[in-house]
Amino acid sequence: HGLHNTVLFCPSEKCGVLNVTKITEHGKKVRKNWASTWTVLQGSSLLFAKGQGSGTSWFGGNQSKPEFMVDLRGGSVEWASKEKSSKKHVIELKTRVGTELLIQSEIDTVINDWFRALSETINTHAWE
Ligand code: I3S
Repeated sequence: HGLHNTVLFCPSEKCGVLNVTKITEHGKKVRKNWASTWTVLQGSSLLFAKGQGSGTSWFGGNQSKPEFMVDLRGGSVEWASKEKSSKKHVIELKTRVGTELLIQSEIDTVINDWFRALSETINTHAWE
């Protein structure tokens, strides 16, 4: 359904469907809302678009815009503790401005690749 049946154009080095929820915004805890989310790593930005109900959710065209994006510069990634989520394979992403996201996939190779890509991006852009 939704994203899984849609052929999506990958406009950057890395993209895919992940389960994503925000847990903190500007340092304040917000309610979890896990959603299957089309995720694109583009330069030092991570862009998200929720797929449900939209057949054209890709970035770069004039049809859709990213619903949410975070700047990875000055951020950090780590594997989330059990207290953060009962799910398996959860990455905790913290941004410089105090937004925290959880990013998850059931497929361990997929989430391991994302962990590596996010870590590399954060390291590469650390001093910008
Ligand atoms: O950290 P929490 O509060 O245990 O997170 C769970 C809740 O957000 C729950 O939603 P409701 O409390 O609105 O029913 C979600 O369905 C769960 O998926 C959340 O926990 P996990 O462990 O899956 O991140």
